[in-house]
Amino acid sequence: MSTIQRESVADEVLDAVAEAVPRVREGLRGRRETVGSENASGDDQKAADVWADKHLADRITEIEGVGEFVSEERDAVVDCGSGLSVALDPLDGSSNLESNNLMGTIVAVYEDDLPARGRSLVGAAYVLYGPIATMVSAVDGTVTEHEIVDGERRPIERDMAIPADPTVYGFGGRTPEWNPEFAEYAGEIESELKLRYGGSLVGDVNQVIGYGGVFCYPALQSRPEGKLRLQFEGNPMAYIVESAGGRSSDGERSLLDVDPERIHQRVPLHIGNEELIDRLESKVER
Ligand code: FBP
Repeated sequence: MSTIQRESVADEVLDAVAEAVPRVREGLRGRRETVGSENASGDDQKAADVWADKHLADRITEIEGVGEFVSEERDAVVDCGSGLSVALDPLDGSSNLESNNLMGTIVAVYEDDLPARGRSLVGAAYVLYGPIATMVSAVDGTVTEHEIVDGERRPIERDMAIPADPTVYGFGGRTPEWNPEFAEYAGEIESELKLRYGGSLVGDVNQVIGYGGVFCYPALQSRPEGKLRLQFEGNPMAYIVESAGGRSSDGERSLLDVDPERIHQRVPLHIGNEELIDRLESKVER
């Protein structure tokens, strides 16, 4: 596949996700309860997780040029032809459904077979189900914010760049569980920036892209591998933030350079302005 063909398949995947947004959003009502099952990562599934997964998977696997599909809600990769590989988090932050707070959908389109390195991403995007449904996409190094109107992407800001002067931070995990090095970094940041933590990766990273700053879900003492998943969350969000001029890190290197071993592999995640991630790396060693 040529670069142009790859980017055109990635665009079709993002269009299919945008097209599904009104139905996914509508379908959240009445699907806020857990269904008594766990996904491949051991999280309790909500009816909305299962429903959104099926709705989006049906559309994405039909696209010509998509060869593999997997989602955070599925154990195994679906073989659906030949071409690019799509990893989907159908509803990221779905524990926020109960309290009716922000949530998102994250999609990653890789050139390589899954599990794939972030460097093989052709495009990535997240949908934010906020007061307005928006999509922020990165394809070919260009980050664009769209409003989603009747299932169509309408660009409102092209060539988004993370503001040079950072304002906000959000850190996940309980503070007694942080490693001492991360706690020291957090102490510095807390005295410099303003706390904004909402409990959904999409909402929290979207604020970092909009205002500048840093979001971390670090390694915890009970979870040295971190909470968030590399294929579905770490890589696509890192790709978007790095395309907007920011940086990402697992503590040592860009998330995009982490070698994946498993589909549902977790990773400590640190994302934000370059200077803030450089400082993080100088304090935290994995
Ligand atoms: P899910 O994919 O299970 O929703 O978990 C991901 C997530 O909700 C992220 O969106 C968010 O950054 C994080 O977990 C919040 O974790 P916590 O509840 O520990 O603050």
